[in-house]
Amino acid sequence: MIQHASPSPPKVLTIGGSDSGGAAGIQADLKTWTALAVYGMSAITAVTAQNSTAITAVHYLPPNLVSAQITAVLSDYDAAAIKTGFIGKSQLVAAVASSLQEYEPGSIVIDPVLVSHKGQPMFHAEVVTAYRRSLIPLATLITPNWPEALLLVDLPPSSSPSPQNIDVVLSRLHKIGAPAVLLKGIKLDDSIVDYFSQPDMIKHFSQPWLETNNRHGSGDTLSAAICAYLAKGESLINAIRKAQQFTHQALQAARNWKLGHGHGPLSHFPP
Ligand code: PXL
Repeated sequence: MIQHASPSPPKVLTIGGSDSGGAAGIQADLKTWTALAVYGMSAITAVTAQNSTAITAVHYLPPNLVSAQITAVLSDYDAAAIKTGFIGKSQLVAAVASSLQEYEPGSIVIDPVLVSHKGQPMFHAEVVTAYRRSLIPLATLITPNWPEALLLVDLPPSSSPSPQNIDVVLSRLHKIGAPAVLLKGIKLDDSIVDYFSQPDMIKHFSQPWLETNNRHGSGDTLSAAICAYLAKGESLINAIRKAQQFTHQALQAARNWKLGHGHGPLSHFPP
């Protein structure tokens, strides 16, 4: 068989934590990017020891090492789109923001990993302040879930996602500097709804709720897929729609997997 040489792929960079279990974090991003045929690179902020049941240890890398990874990648390869995920310390958020400011990457997707899947804030309050001050204003798109959005705009965690509250939260997120927001994963009856908002418009996308025990890393997969489609030149709205389809297929494909004893991963094999 004749092997044809392929053209250079779009380049993408993830800035986030390592998940030893391979479900979330940079592992989810790199698997998503391989499935979508973009060239993935990584700057690691923290190493987590985790499996499908718990995170048992975290070691944060020094801010200068995180900056050095970002600078090494961007000064040579550059990146058409960048994603940030698990950062977890205010000094690291500041280091990431100042390293990004030195370059002018095409798109920056910020997944503000701030609240655990059990609904508890994962980090010190100063991390939220650092996101608000230095990282959110650099974003092309931010992708919080409801508890993360409430934390970012300083509303009580008990606030319900009523239409009125959703409007307030989205407009406050725009006020702190996010030009576009994908408020993801609001559960309404048998559906899961994502709201896409720019200062002058809101659209919502509804998908049927999929019953599965394997959704660890679904938020990472969605934002990584958006990043990949942006790097391929899709508009923001098309990148979001395609990424939702990819994530839905990845959830669907892993529905019957039993890999560990707890919340399992998605299937990142190409659809
Ligand atoms: O799914 C968010 C996430 C991202 N990155 C790392 C994580 C988690 C959640 O546990 O551990 C490294």
